[in-house]
Amino acid sequence: MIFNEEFETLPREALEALQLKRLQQVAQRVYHTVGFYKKAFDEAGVTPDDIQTLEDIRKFPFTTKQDLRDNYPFGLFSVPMSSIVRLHASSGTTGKATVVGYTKRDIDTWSRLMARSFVAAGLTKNDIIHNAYGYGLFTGGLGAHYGAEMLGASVIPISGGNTKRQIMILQDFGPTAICCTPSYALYLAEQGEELGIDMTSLKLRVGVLGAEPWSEKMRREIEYKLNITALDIYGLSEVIGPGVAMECAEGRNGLHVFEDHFIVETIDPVTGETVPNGAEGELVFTTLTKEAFPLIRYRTRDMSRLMKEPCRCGRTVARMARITGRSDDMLIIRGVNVFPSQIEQVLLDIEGLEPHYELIVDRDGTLDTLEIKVEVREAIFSDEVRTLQKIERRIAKDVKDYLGVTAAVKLVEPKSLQRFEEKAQRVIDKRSI
Ligand code: DLL
Repeated sequence: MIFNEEFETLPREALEALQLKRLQQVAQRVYHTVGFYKKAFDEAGVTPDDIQTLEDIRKFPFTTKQDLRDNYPFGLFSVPMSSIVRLHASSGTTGKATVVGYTKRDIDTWSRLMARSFVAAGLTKNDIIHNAYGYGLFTGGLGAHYGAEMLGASVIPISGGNTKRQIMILQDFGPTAICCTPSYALYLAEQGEELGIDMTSLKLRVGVLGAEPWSEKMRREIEYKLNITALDIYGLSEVIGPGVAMECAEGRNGLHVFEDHFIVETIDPVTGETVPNGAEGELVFTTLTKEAFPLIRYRTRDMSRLMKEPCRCGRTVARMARITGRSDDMLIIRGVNVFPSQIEQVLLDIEGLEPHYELIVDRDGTLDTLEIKVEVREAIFSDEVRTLQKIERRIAKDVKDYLGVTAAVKLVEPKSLQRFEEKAQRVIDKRSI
């Protein structure tokens, strides 16, 4: 099923013509209404009239998170405050939050994008959606909420936290879909089990999970433990919130980027050059239809690759592969570049481990050290010490073989590592503390 058949299945040529027209309009608008863009374009020696083809976008400067911070809080808005009906902010682990604004029409656009996403997940107005994304400045809660209402589904605005109550509502209200982070989905499953509840017999059938990186292995684990189809949703506050891209239930191979509203590029994070088609790079987004807070070539720091072939679901818009990490999340351990997601991949390939781990990076004199703490299944934990040591050695060997770094591995008791209600924080880098 497709929510907006006309725009989601446009022949590529028509889609690109629409993108070009919209790009020309937004470039004109930001040039004339946002001082930051006027200055940036002038410095780069470009004007909106230089956009004759879609490729011309590459002549334009990038916008970065730092630019957003420098213009904190409202400096990049392109409409007067009287036209803004909503503000959100992304917390960010360093520095000031970045603030984003929406006009009435932006909220409508966003709701439609979220409704598209739900329909791509196979949901209809007959579904009951348990929305456990946090409500507040975070875009997850209200974004999913408005989308669910736009679709006509029944939404349970449970927000994050109070897991026991969440489980009671899952049992009593019988929602058919759940929205939350993948780590919270696992946590719910685990807490339910602990309370002696068969979490596979709930009415839930679909999970619309995102806001943090996760892996195929983790997907399988969630699907098994909750007996649902788990689908990946991507977005970021700066670009609009959740609903920038969504995996479809039919394809389950990459997330459809809603290209009638966004232009997506992939660049080399070091040189800024466009990478060849299909190669991994940092995602860069330009918004085509947003009024309050348009963005030109925003560097997300998220690493992925694009697939332009049509999907079996009928959508013609490009797909992005599951995010593999953030270019600024990359750990450099004794000169070796490692993404936490790569370590996760190694861990989840080993039988007996739980998808809960912590990476502790520290410095011993001048040498970087990496410690991996990972939970093991109950049966293994109570097995002989020798068995545990064998697994620890296997992990250390695989991490060394695949990623080239030496790690101290410690297996820990099930449920002993911290759990997260929103985004998981699995890396503790003591070098920067
Ligand atoms: O996390 C928006 C969102 C809410 C997306 C609910 C999906 C579901 P921010 O708080 O601004 O917005 O964080 C954006 O989260 O740049 C990625 O690094 C990461 N992220 C979001 N979705 C995914 C995903 C929301 N599906 C940042 N896979 C982004 C991997 C994701 N990382």
